This record gives sequence, structure tokens and C-alpha cells, in this order.
Amino acid sequence: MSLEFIQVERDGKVGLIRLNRPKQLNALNLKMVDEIVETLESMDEDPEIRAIVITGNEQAFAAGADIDEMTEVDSIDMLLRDQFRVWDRIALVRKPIIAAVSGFALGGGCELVMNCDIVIASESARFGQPEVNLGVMPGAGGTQRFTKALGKVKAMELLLTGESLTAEEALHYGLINRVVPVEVYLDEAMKLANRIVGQPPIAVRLIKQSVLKAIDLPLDEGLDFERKNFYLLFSSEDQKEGMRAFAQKRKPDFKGK
Ligand code: DAK
Repeated sequence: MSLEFIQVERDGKVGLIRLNRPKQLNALNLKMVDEIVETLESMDEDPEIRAIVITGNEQAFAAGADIDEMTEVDSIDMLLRDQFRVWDRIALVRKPIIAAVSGFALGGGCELVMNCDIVIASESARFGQPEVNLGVMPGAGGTQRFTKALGKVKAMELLLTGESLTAEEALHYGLINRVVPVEVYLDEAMKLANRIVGQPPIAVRLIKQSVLKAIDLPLDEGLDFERKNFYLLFSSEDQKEGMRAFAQKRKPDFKGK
């Protein structure tokens, strides 16, 4: 697929996706979502990449799905378009995804952020689900993930008014990991990604899966899932390497096996 609305870079073992539709504040049109999902999947398959960073620009991470593409469609057009089939593939990416957010992360942009695993924001970042202002509601997880992240009453207030959270507020509510000056938000995200790529990839993968299960499963089932994965890691070469390196007081060299 030729990439029209995103740019893709590599920095060592980190794959970087830049949303690049600046005149429309990175509004996510259908082709752009296809490009994002296909790139995430190809990075997920690439053994040379161990973590992914997704970012926009200083003004906007993404100001939502492209309203122009939705204005005149009806329910059946939406159903036949079945864009959720593509969107749902984001949640299946196994490698850690870090969002580096500055400016607007609204609607589908905020829903994309909430599909990421770690979020670094600049002081100018704004997070919100303003779909109610357009006569609709979030459709790509906004009511569910916002509520799980913020709790019922704050999510309700924001979803019903369409207002957004500042970066500091988002930090307070646990929606994001940290707020940094705008000059360094992408560097911070890349630094964090570069720390993760030094970790044993199989353990990283199973930790990501286990944390995501914690959101959906009752505790006993989540603990069972965790325990099985814990046992499984004792069959990996990286477990032997990690523990032997500790005993030998040297840095481990993880191979992903
Ligand atoms: N779609 C299309 N164009 C957009 C846009 C959007 N979401 N957001 C901004 N733009 C365009 C503006 O139309 C404008 O274009 P020109 O007029 O220059 O041609 C340009 O970007 C700059 O925007 P503004 O002039 O409005 O800039 P301001 O700084 O004054 O305001 C703003 C920035 C972000 C407050 C404002 O642009 C705004 O309110 N934008 C809309 C935000 C919004 O309502 N987002 C939610 C959209 S609904 C799905 C997955 C997800 C979704 C749906 C389906 N499937 C998987 C099926 C999600 C739905 C949504 O996100």
C-alpha cells in the first residue's frame, strides 16, 4: 500500500509512525486508518522492531475521524463499510505501542490513544470525546475505555458535554503516563521505547497481554492467565540468560527466544 497520510521511520529497534495530514489536524480518514493498521501489523511482524511509537505533530495527534467522510452516510453505508473490522485489528498488535501526543487527541484520535499501551503527552495535549457535539456518540471504544480509565462520573461529564481534558487533568485521572514540555514529548517517547526494546521480547509480549487481560477479566481468571504465562517463560532462553546474567553480575543479552 502506498502511504499517503502517514510517514514511517525506524530508529534502531523502534518503529515510528507519524500521522501526517496536518491541514486537517490529522483527522483520520478511511485510507489513513488502513495505512496505520497495516503499518502497525507489518511492524508487529518485523523481528527487527520491538516497540512502536505513534505520533502526530505539535498541533494535533488527531482531531478525530474525518467528519467530511461521515456527514452524508447512512447506517447501511456504515455497516457495509464495516470499518470496525480494520479498527479492531489495532488491539491485536502484540508489541508495545507508545503514543506521543501533542495538541488535539479527540474522538477517534482519543480512541486511538486509548488503544496504545503507554502515553507521553506534551503540555498542550487535549483529550476528549466530543462526538455528542455532532449529534452522535463515540463508536470505537470511547464510552467504554474512557469510563474504565476515568471512572463513571468524570467520563459521563466529558462524554455528555463534549469537553476535553488538559494534559495535566488527563495525568491526574490516569489516562496518560506523563506530561513533558512540547519540545521533548517525542524524544521522551522514543527514550522510553528504547528502554523497552532492550527487554526480553517474549516477556514483554506476555506482560502486555496479561495487563490487557486485567482490564477485561475477573481477577481469578486474570491471575490464572498470568500464572500460565509465568510458567511458560521458564522455557525461554531469555529467562536463563536474564537470571544467569544477574548471578554473574553482567548485562543480559536477550535474544527473543
Ligand atoms: N474531520 C475533518 N476535518 C477536520 C476535523 C475532523 N475531525 N477536525 C478538524 N478538521 C479540519 C477543519 O475542518 C479545518 O479545515 P479547513 O476549514 O481549514 O479546511 C482544519 O481541520 C483546521 O480546523 P479548525 O479551523 O476547526 O481549527 P481550530 O483550531 O479552530 O479548532 C478543533 C480545532 C479540533 C477544536 C476543531 O477543528 C474541531 O472541533 N474539530 C472536530 C473535532 C471532533 O468533533 N472530533 C470528533 C469527530 S467524530 C470509527 C472510528 C472512529 C470514529 C468513528 C468511526 N470506525 C472505526 C468506524 C470516530 C468519530 C470521530 O472522531
